Amino acid sequence: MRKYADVFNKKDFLWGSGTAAYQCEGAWDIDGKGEGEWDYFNHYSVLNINHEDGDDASDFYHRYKEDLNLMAEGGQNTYRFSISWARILPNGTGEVNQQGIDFYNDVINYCLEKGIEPNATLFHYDLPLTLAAQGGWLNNQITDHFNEYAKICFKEFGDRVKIWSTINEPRYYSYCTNMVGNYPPNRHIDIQSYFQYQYNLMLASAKAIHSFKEMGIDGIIGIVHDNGNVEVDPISENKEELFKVADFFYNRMILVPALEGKLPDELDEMKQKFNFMIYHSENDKEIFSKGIGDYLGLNLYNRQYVKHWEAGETEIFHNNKGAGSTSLEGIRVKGLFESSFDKKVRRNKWGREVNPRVMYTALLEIKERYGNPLVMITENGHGIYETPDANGYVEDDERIEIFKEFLDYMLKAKAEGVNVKGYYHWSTMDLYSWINGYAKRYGLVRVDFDNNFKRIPKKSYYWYKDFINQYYQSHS
Ligand code: BGP
Repeated sequence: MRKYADVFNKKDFLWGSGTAAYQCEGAWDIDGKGEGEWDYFNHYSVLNINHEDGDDASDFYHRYKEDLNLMAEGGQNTYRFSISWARILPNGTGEVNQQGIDFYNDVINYCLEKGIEPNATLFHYDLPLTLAAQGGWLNNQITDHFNEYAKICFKEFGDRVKIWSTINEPRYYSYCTNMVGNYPPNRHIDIQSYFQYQYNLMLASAKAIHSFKEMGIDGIIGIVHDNGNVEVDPISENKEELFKVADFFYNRMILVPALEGKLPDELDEMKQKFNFMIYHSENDKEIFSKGIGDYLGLNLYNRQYVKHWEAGETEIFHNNKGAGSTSLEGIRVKGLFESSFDKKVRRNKWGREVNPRVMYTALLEIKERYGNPLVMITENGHGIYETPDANGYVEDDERIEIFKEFLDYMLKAKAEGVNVKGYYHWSTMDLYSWINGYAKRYGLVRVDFDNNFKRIPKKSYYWYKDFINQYYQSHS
């Protein structure tokens, strides 16, 4: 019988990479899988601006052994993946699809055969269509449906999976769905839904964490947050208040329930400032108190750089067109704050800051403000356009340079006492980048989508292999 206690027995730190079901599996309608919200959106919505879908994605469903073999050969010893809710429960509730269970059993068993620690996320943006059509995460009955789904996964896979997370990036998911409006069902600047979503996602997570404990599953479970720690532009007025407001907007609805088992103390004050209310039930407080995670997963890409509001209506700045647009990523919230654009900081082609120092500052902040919880960097990577040579080989030096900087900052934070014990590069291989399609690549391994999904490790794959080897040599 596998035991969590053994996970860190021989090594003090896990090194690996990650993917998510919709982004890599493909096989969207086979072996009993139900339709997902993203299947529906990508097939029918005019808002699917890059006209791509995850029907085949990276064909991981049929090629998982090849991907796991490459991981193992690359020295990686942990794999973060997500389970597709609609593959387990085609209608979101009710009848279980045994073929879905079988698929994840195969993936998990093969991980173990290869010496790779599986780290499973229960929900990574891909809602079963049936539940989406009933109001999705705005209908708070979903919190119970999620809990039932989670219990099935714990029962089926809990003997072998020792690291779990309930939900991937509840905050960023809610932001794209309710503020940007680029994720289905595409609500735009809907502050009410933005916060209600986060509330329901965190309630669902707390219920599942409580079930995990009640079922006596051996392992750790937490939530994955997109921590862009807030930094205030020095030109700002009322810096302390500004920080508090922006931190609530970006972090606190997730971090406080996840790490302290309650809602943020400033919630009522913020309801007035942002102008929203929360539908809740009487016993929610108790549920939150029983839903504290064992660790925090952090997806670290960027910070949130803000200044005081100057003028103008609430507006979102976003770029899913990459080099086809000059838009920088950010927001203006009327009367409260707005993004500050620092010209000295690099940006990727999608207008997002690339600022590896933030790995260090975000980790330190979590340590200092939230009692130094166990942390895993569940995602970190760099999206770029890539041109392979005639053999399909990609010399992704730009990725390597940024990758190295991020890792150096993470290890610096670790050396200063941050309790970080794992790192997952995003992504294991090239995959579907949500609205951006397939041109924005993150993989350590190239996928040739036009040539039978051929896998070709990139220069960064070999660089990471050496890095991991050296790490273990100097820490043995
Ligand atoms: C995170 C998501 C991932 C992944 C990554 C890169 O927010 O958890 O699923 O996609 O970001 O983002 P994108 O693909 O939008 O560039």
